[in-house]
Amino acid sequence: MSESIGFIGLGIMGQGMTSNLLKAGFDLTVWNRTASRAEALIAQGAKGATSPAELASRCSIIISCVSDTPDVQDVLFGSDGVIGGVKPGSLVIDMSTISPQATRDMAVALAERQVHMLDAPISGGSEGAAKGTLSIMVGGDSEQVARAMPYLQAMGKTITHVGGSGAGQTVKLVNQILVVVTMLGVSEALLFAQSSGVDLRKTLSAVSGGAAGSWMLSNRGPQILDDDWRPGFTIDLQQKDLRLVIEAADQMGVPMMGTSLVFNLYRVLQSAGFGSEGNHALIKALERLTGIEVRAPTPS
Ligand code: NA7
Repeated sequence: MSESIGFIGLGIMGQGMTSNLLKAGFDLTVWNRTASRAEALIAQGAKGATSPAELASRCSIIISCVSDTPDVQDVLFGSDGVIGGVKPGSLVIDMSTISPQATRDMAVALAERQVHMLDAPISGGSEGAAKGTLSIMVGGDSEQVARAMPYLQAMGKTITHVGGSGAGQTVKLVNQILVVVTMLGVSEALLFAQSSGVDLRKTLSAVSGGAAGSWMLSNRGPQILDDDWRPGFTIDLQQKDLRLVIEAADQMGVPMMGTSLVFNLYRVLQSAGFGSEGNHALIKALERLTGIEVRAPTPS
């Protein structure tokens, strides 16, 4: 028998994820801080809740997908938070990307109330959330991972149980290092191609299928050429993740040269007012430094 699912946080990612839970036929209750963002889902068949506490009192699995560590702490433990309504035996699945250490602390606090917790951060951008093809990195107990699996499978394609509490968040940070350092490579390669005078669209199609191919190149490269800076993932949120990487690396004493460089380039863009653009706008920082503009004629 399927459980009653509550979902907190209907942002860029939460919209697609909840829509896929509904399509799969699950009993879904939603709450979002800005209530208007829940209207379309409620029209499609989701139930509305008046607070995270009320949502938790009606659901056995509570999923959160909000911005940052303090926001998860707020929706779980703040006034009107999940803790005010949650029933013993329930399962909280946090799909936000937040601090691994804070995640472990919250799992301990929930366990004191006989509530289980998994960390299950996601990768795949707004496209992956909409298509139900997210990669989900899960930390926590095997039994609870098995319990969560049907719901995770409705939202994602590659679901990997990577370890105990907090391990999902750690692996997500590994993912973010790969994302931004790849994006730096894509940006530098396009600057070089532009300066060399080769056709940028032909260049992309020539290199995308070879050893240099990547999701970032295939999905964000064309957006750069089209001057399309709409976010699959915003610079502001990317910075939040890079801060988490740099903090964790600092605690371990591990140098992060590429990640630190990208963090500083994004900081330049945030100061210039580009924080709400997609993370592929990284190239604009290199354009400012070099005076080279990467633009391709509009495709006919
Ligand atoms: P968005 O599109 O910026 O959405 C963020 C969501 O989180 C949105 O629903 C916000 O509500 C909600 N939010 C943020 N802070 C709070 C607090 N304090 N209380 C309640 N709700 C809050 O982000 P994405 O969907 O792209 O990403 C979400 C997470 O997945 C993030 O950790 C990424 O790194 C991965 P609002 O609509 O603004 O009222």
